[in-house]
Amino acid sequence: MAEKRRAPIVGRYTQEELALATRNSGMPLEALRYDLTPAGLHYLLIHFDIPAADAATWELRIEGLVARSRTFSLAQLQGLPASTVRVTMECAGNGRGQTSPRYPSMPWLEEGVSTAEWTGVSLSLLFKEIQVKESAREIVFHGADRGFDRGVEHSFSRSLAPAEAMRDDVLVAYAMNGQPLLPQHGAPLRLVVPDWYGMASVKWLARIEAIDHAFEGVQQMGSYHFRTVAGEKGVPCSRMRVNSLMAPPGIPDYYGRRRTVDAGWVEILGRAWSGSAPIRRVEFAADGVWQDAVLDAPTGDHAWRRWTARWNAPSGAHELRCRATDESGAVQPLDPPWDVTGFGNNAAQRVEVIAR
Ligand SMILES: Nc1nc2c(c(=O)[nH]1)N[C@H]1C(S)=C(S)[C@@H](COP(=O)(O)O)O[C@H]1N2
Ligand SMILES: [Mo]
Repeated sequence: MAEKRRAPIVGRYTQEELALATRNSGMPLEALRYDLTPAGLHYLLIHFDIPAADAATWELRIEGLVARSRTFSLAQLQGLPASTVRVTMECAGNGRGQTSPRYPSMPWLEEGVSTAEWTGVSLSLLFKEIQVKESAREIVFHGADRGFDRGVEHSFSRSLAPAEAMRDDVLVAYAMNGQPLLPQHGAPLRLVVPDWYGMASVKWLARIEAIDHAFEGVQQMGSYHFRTVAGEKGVPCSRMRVNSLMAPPGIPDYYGRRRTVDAGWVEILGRAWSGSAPIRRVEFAADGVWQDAVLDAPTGDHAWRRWTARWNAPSGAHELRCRATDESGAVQPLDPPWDVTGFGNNAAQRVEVIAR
C-alpha cells in the first residue's frame, strides 16, 4: 500500500486538526462521575461522514468463506436472543495532542474514552448459523461510510482473527444504554469489540466477510499500528493499554480550564481501565507524592473501575496526577510513550490546581 504519511507537527494546531476536533467531540471529564456515560456525552470518532441509513431497510450481509451466506434485516436481528455488555471504549489516538512532534490527525488530549451498555446479538450466535469455514483466516467488518485517506478511497473496514470475532462478548449492537443507536454511534447497527481500542468497533455495519488472507484495507494495514519510525511495519493496535483519569476537582477557568479548589480536604474521583487485564491498583499524586487510591468494586469485566482519593490541599499551586496498574503488571508511564502516529498514549494525567 502506498504510504503517503503526513509530516509530523511541532507547535500550534492546524485548521484541519481543529476541524477534526470540532466534529469528533470528547467526553467532558466531569462525566467521569457516571458509571455509564449518557449517550450524548459519549466521545465520538467519525472518519468520514455519518452515512444516510434507514433502519427499516438496513441489511447486514454475511458472506465469503461461510457455509451459508445470509442477509439479516434489523428486525430479524432484534428477534434473536439479545446480550448486553458494559464496555469502556477508548480511541487508540487518545492522548495524541499531548505528544510532540504530533501526527496530524484527531488531536485528542485525554477525553477520547467513555463507557456504555451495548445491546445486540452475539456475533458467535450468528456464526453458529452461518458457519465460518476452516479456511477463513480473517473476518472483515465493513462500515457503510466512505471517504479518502492518504489518497485512497475506501469504506471504513476492519478485520479480526476468527478466534477473536467468536468471543461471546463481541456484539452486533443495535442499542446503546437501552436506546436505539444514535446516528453518530453507528445507527442502526455497529460492531462492539470489548477490550479493544475503538477502531475495532465498526459503526454502520453493512457487511461481514470471511476471507482466506490478511485484510489489507487502509484502516487495517495503513493505520492503527504502533510504529517508532514512519514506514516500518509496526505492531497492530489491539487491546487498550492500562489507563486512568480523574475528574478535575474544583471549578474551572472558562478559557484556560485551570482549576481552583478551596484549601483543605478535597475528594478526588476517577476511573481506571485496561483492555489487557483487570485493574489491580490506582495511585494518586499531589506534587509528586504518590498514595494509593481506593478502588470501588468492578461493575463489569469490560468496564472502567471507579476510584477515589482524599487530598489535603495546602494553599498554592499544585499538580495532581493518577496512574493505574493492571493484573499483568503493566503500569502507566509518567511521560507519553513515543509513537509516530500518536497511538496508545497512556501517560499519567496531569491536572493543575490552585488551592485558595
Ligand atoms: N464505520 C466506522 N466505524 C468506526 C469509525 C468510523 O469512522 N467509521 N471510527 C472508529 C473509531 S477510530 C472509534 S475510536 C470508534 C468510536 O466510536 P464512537 O464514536 O461511537 O464513540 O468507532 C470506530 N468505528
Ligand atoms: Mo479511534
